[in-house]
Amino acid sequence: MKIKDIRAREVFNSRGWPTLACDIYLEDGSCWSSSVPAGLSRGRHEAHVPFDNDARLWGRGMRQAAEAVERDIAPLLLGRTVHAITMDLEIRDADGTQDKSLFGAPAMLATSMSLYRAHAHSEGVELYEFIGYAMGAESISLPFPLFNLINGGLHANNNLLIQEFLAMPVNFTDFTSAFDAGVVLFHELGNILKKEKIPYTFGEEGGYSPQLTNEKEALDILQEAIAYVQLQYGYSFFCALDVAASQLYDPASKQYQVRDAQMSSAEMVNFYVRLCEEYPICSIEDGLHEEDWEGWKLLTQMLKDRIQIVGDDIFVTNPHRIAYGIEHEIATASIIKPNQIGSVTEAIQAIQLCQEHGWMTIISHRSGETEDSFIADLAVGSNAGQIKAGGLTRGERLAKYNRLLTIEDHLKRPLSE
Ligand code: 2PG
Ligand code: MG
Repeated sequence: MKIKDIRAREVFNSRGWPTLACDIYLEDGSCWSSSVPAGLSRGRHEAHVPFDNDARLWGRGMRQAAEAVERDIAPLLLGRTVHAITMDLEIRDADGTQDKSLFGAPAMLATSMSLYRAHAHSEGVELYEFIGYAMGAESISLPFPLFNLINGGLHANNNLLIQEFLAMPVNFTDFTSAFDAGVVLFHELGNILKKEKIPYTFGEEGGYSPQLTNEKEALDILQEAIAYVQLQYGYSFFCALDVAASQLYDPASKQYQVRDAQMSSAEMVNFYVRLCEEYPICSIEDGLHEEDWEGWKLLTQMLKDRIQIVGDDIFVTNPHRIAYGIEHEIATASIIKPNQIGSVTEAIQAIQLCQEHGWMTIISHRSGETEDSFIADLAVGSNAGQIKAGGLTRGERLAKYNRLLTIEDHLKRPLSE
C-alpha cells in the first residue's frame, strides 16, 4: 500500500513540554499516528534532540522537528509502497550522522513508529505481530512487568538518591494475573505510607514520592509492602533498582557523591553487594556512571550470578555500545528505549543482538511520556522478556499496561473463535 501523505506537529508530553507526533496516511485513507517520549536522566550518547531554541516556550519548542519530517523526510517516502525496515534504514542513511543530528531523533523516530504501524496495517496484522514477523520470531510472548513503586532522583521532589524502586512479580503464568498482583502491591504500599503517616506525592513516572530520609528506608517500606502482600494474597515479588548513578558521579574527582560520603566505584560495588544480601533484589540498573566501564566490569563480576545487571545510559540502545558490553562482560541485560537510538529498526537490532548473546532485554518508557503505547507492542513482538512502564497513577503509563492487557486478551480469545 502506498504512502499518500505525511504530517508532523508539536504535541505535549506528560511533563507539559513539547514533543513530536507524526501521521502517515496510506492510499486506503487510513492514518497511522505516533508520538515520541523524552527522558530526563538522559545518557550522554543518546541520539540528538533538537529544540527550536527561539523565544517561544523557553526555546523548547518542537516545531522545527515537525518541519524536518515534512520537508526532509517525507519527500523520501511519499508515493512509495510502505516498507518500514527499508525506509527506516534509508532515513538513517539520508541523515548520515552518528548521533542523528541532521534530522533529529524525534523526527526520525516519530516517522519510524508510524511506518511500522502503517506497514503492519498494509499486511493486515497487529503491530506486535508485525514486529514478530520482522524479527523472524517463531513465537511471541507477553513481558514481565517491572512496576515502579517509589520515585527518587531526578524523577521526584524528595530526598531519595536512587531514581526508581521497582518490584517484579514472580511465579505468574500470564501478564494479566501478574498485573493484578502489581495493582495490589501498589495500593497496599499506599496504605502503609498512609498508616505510617509518611507524606507523599507522586513522581514523574507515577510511583509514590514519599518524604523519607534515605534509600534504606525506601527499601524497608517496599519490603514491608511485599511481605504483607505475600502473606495476605500469596503474591511474590522481588525488588529492583534503577540507580541512574550517572547523576551521582563527579567526573573531576571520579567519585560518587552519596550524601556526605565520596565513594569510589569499588565502594559503590560493595554497597550493592551488601544491599543484595539485605534485600530481595533481583536487578540493578545503572548502578554506576555511563563511562565507568572498569567499575561496570567489577560490578558484573561480583553480582552477575545473583542478580540481573542492567545497562541503560551506558548502552543507550546502541548496538555498537551493547556489542562492546557483551565482548567485555559489562552487564547482563540492556534497557531498550527506541528514542535513545532514534529508529524502531535499530532498537530491534539492539534487541536481536542481546538475544543472540543470552542477554536479557527490558523495554522501557521515558519519564516524559505520551499516551502512545508502541513499546507494549514492541515488548510482545520482540519477545523482550521484561517491560518497565511506570507506576499506576498516570494515564500515559496505564496506556502501555492497558495495551498489554488487551494484547493478552486478543491472544487468548482470537476473533475467529
Ligand atoms: C530511566 C528512564 C525511564 P528517563 O532512567 O530508565 O525510567 O528515565 O526517561 O528520565 O531517562
Ligand atoms: Mg534508567
